[in-house]
Amino acid sequence: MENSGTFWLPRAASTYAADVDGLFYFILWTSVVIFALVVFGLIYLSIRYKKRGKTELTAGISHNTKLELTWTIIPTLLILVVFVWGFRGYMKMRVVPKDAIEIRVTAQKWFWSFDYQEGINSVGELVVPAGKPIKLLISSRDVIHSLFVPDFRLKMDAVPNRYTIAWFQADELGEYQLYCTEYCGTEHSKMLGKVRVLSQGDYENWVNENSQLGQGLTLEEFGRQLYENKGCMPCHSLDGTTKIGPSFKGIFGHEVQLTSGETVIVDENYIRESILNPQAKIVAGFQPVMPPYQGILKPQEVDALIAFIKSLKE
Ligand code: HEC
Ligand SMILES: [Cu+2]
Repeated sequence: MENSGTFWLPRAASTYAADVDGLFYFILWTSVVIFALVVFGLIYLSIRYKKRGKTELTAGISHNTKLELTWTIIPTLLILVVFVWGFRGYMKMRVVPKDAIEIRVTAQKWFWSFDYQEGINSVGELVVPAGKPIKLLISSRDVIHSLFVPDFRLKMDAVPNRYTIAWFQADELGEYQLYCTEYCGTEHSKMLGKVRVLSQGDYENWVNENSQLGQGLTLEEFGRQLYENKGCMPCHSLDGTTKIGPSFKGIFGHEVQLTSGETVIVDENYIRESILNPQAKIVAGFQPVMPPYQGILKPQEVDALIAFIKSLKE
């Protein structure tokens, strides 16, 4: 039952989702009833009082106190109910519980990245424990994006140069779709993510595994892992096909043509600069859409990516 949702709404998987839905249905069904009354009244009255002959005249009616009071008081009460109900629900969604786990959410064209207190950075996947309040501290590195998890009834804008705050608590384990719901450019529709709700134990394991990311791996293997987890993969292929950016296959040691007309040899410094400050040198034939990874990747992660790209020499 909880897993399927209804005709009107997707499944309700956060602690406050049921409140949102209750109010939604209240507004929906009172609107339906009022709509029916108005349309029925309209049809009935237009038939009942149709002018039938030249001599038939309407009496000079000035007002009807009872009727006017009714159509003022009932809607006022309904609006007050919606206000109080909505305000209580709103406060519940705005006031973050004190014991919430804080996660930094960064939006940029065109992916979501999540930073944990334990130093973990996860791209495209928000992993949280079930039954715990999660506070999201959201911002954007470029344009306005908006975080949207329909199953949680959670939606909050990500705005450059400012933090916005949202929170949720999910009690059911599972995977939930996350969207960007503010049009932010060509790849907006692909700016998707997942929320994975794990049991407390699984969440702790995930934290342990990921806070030691890269340990026990060679630099190249670590680089491949970063390539897959840090959002490079949708834009850069490994097999020579051109996606949004050039393929990494065999680029190391070769010349590339830049839009400025210069050519450069792909070496360690060029790759480092391309990752941290991609706008510095734009490869000819491509748009300058790569996000800067300055401040996102640690120096050792940049090293690992360089080692990985090097290893793709033919
Ligand atoms: C939104 C898509 C996008 C993402 C995400 C992205 N890139 Fe790029 N990248 C591009 C584009 C487009 C270019 C070519 C234009 C330019 O030079 O800025 C490029 C260029 C590069 C170059 C220079 C390639 C060459 O042939 O000279 C390197 C190296 C690079 N990216 C590495 C990375 C790494 C590593 C990541 C992940 C940490 C990454 N990129 C993430 C789009 C992207
Ligand atoms: Cu977006």
